[in-house]
Amino acid sequence: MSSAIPSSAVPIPSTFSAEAYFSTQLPPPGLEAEVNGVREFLHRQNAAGRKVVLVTSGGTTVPLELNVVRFLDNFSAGTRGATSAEYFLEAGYAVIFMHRQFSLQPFSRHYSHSTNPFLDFLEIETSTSTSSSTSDFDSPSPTDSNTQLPVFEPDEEVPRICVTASKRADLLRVLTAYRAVQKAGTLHTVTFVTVNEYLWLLRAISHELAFSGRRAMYYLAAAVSDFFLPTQKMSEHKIQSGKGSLVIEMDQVPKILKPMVDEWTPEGFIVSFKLETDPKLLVPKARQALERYGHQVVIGNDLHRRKFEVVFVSRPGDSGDIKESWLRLDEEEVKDGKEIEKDIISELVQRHLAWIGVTI
Ligand code: 9Z3
Repeated sequence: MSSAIPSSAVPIPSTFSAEAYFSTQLPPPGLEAEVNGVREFLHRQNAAGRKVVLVTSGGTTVPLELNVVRFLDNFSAGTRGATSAEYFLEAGYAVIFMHRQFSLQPFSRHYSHSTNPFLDFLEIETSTSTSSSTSDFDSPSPTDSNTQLPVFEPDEEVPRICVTASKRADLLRVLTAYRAVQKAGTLHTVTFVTVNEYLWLLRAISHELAFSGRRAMYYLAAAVSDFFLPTQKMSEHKIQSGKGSLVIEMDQVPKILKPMVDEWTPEGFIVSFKLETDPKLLVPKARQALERYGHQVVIGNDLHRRKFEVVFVSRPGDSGDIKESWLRLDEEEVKDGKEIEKDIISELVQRHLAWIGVTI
């Protein structure tokens, strides 16, 4: 998705409110089709009486040129979002997974090309081997001289491929869950790249989800840029070097949590994430976000400790006081490969039920 330059007749504000943002920055092409897909998905999930969660995941980019060669990016592999989506699905939620293109996705994340490439645990059975014994493939067919890859005739028997024994149990577990979700039709995926696409999609999907009232949860784990370059200020072509250093002044991305809470989806259960690298700032910043936007939960995480420690900041019960509670994995749990998202989702599911008004 990419944007063209909006009419220069529209005055460009010096700071952007959400309203000013959406009236000056163009929606991405394809937005309507994405929203129609979400609407159909929600129609089916509402008919089935399911709770629904929008999970945002991965980093947003800020292009520096209209014909984009360079862009600014926000750190996030998409692990938090993809892992959390799986636990929401396991808890019976329908999930709209709105993620940065090519970032990790539920289920396939277990076989990421960089950490666990699936080709490394596939074996080729030769015609002489039995199902329990495999050996390196000794090509029975002529190879394509350019690629050295075996070439098969349409009626020729292709050797079977199987999974290394030590990896089978894990793969079976992931595959079974994945197939069950596919069969139930409870996962819908939407992609973004730029912060502009993210903002337009978030607003449009929130409007659709607002019809689900309190049954909708928002789990905003995407790493969203605080700054952007309005299309009106962007260079059309690649910024040329040769003039010394590059100075770019960016505008602040509007704080969309405010209109989200007040206007787009007033009944939704909204969970945002706060990322900091200075541990001293984590709790104060998370508290500040909750005070400012008035949503349900801020989950604070330190960049380096996020896999085993997060802090929930919220107003529990009817008390107006903001409280924080830490959620930590102990050493044993980390060693056993437990994922902190399991506990995060379990806690949120309880809180969401209470929000809906279900006594447990
Ligand atoms: C997070 O804090 C996520 O937990 C991470 C996940 C980005 C750290 P990974 O995908 O990382 O597992 O590699 N996301 C929210 C970050 C963010 O942009 N928050 C805004 C802020 O901190 C508020 S919405 O100001």
